[in-house]
Amino acid sequence: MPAKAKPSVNTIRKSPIKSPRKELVKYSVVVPVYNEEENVGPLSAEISAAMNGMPYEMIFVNDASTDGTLEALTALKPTHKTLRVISHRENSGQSRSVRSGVMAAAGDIIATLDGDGQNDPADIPALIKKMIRKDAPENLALVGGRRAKRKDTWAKRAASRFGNGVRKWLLKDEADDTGCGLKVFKRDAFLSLPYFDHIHRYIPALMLREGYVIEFSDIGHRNRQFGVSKYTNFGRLVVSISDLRGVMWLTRRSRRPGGVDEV
Ligand SMILES: Nc1nc2c(ncn2[C@@H]2O[C@H](COP(=O)(O)OP(=O)(O)O)[C@@H](O)[C@H]2O)c(=O)[nH]1
Ligand SMILES: [Mg+2]
Repeated sequence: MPAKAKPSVNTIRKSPIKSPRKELVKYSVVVPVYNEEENVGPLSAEISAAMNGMPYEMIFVNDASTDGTLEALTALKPTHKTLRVISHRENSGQSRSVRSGVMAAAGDIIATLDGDGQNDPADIPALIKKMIRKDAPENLALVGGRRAKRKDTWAKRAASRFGNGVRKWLLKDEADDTGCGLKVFKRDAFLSLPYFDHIHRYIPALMLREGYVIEFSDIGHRNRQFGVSKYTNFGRLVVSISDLRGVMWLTRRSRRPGGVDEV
């Protein structure tokens, strides 16, 4: 008999794992990582400290890194019982990595953040609290982070301010900072959005398109300690032009029923 094929990333399902407090997992922290071997150790420890006492899991998604990221993550598993590691066989980008993590997630609420340590995991609980507060709008599906004081180069901040301004003007997506990696959202809402590469910058616009309510909160931002940035300003600009046109088309072509009732 042929050896049983390994499950592919597309067949990894919501896991029934329990949190260390034996409650079912409610919150899944999803971290996309590409060549972040020195960052995964400190970051997983910070997530564990920030989420301590909550029914959570953390899912690191290794995007076919060419350094020792996967080995570093595997070595961390005995230390963190809440850690799951998912690995792409081929590099597919940040957005696809987040999507693989969300598809595998057991929690109904997802927190995602960059794998380079620039987002502070200590900010996650406040965003979750805002999402699940009693008087939250019924349709609230996204609480996005907004980097109050960015720790990036002057050129990156300038390009980002320009890009955010153009996008907000064209899409009217209420968002000042869609490039911020830290976001909390409802799993089902996210998976109902159309997927394309670099969708992570258009989540507010696409959530509004589906009729969801979105909110934002100021969060911290830190310098990258190890490794290098995976994006260039020019590369971002080139894909942004076609992505913006695509999202404008999607927005124009949407219709909403204003609520769906079963009678
Ligand atoms: N999974 C995956 N993550 C990526 C890729 N490119 C960037 N990232 C991740 O996306 C996050 C943000 O990237 P980063 O290089 O810090 O961008 P910057 O902060 O805008 O310079 C980090 O967690 C990266 O590891 C990629 O091709 N695949
Ligand atoms: Mg970064």
